[in-house]
Amino acid sequence: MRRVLLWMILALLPLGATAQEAAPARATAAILTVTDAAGVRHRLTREDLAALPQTAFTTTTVWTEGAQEFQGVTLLTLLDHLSAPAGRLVLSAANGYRVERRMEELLPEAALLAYLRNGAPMSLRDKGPVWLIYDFDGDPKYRTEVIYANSIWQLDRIEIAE
Ligand SMILES: Nc1nc2c(c(=O)[nH]1)N[C@H]1C(S)=C(S)[C@@H](COP(=O)(O)O)O[C@H]1N2
Ligand SMILES: [Mo]
Repeated sequence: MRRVLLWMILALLPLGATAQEAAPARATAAILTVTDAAGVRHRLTREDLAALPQTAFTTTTVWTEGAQEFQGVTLLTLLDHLSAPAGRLVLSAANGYRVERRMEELLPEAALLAYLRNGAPMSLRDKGPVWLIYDFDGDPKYRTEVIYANSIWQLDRIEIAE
């Protein structure tokens, strides 16, 4: 009986791994969950983000080689779309990294929730699916420790408090 169970688990293992790797590419899978101040959870897919006004820029970063094009939605655009007034935000990444910030500290009009890098989705290994990123080359004011610390890769959750 036990042996049968073991074989069943072993048989399922490769499937499980395949499914996990395929998940980020599925258009219907939520890549970012935003919980608003009322506790309502908004699960956003790549398609949801693509339907909003887009922002793109090309910049170098201290974490990548050469100029990179990032495309996505600014934090301001997203919060406006959700009609979610924000005082404080807790932003969490898949690797456990977590930042709590007052809205102004994030520069919401400049903070890009990028879901495409050089035109392609970013895998978890490639700092995706969402990377909160700034146009570092566009303005030296973004090249500060606070903004670097705001530049959360593998971002998957935002919790809003008024
Ligand atoms: N997901 C995730 N994003 C992150 C971090 C992290 O550990 N995980 N570190 C942050 C901090 S504190 C800084 S200063 C910058 C730079 O981190 P690095 O010096 O490790 O490259 O990335 C930020 N984004
Ligand atoms: Mo940091």
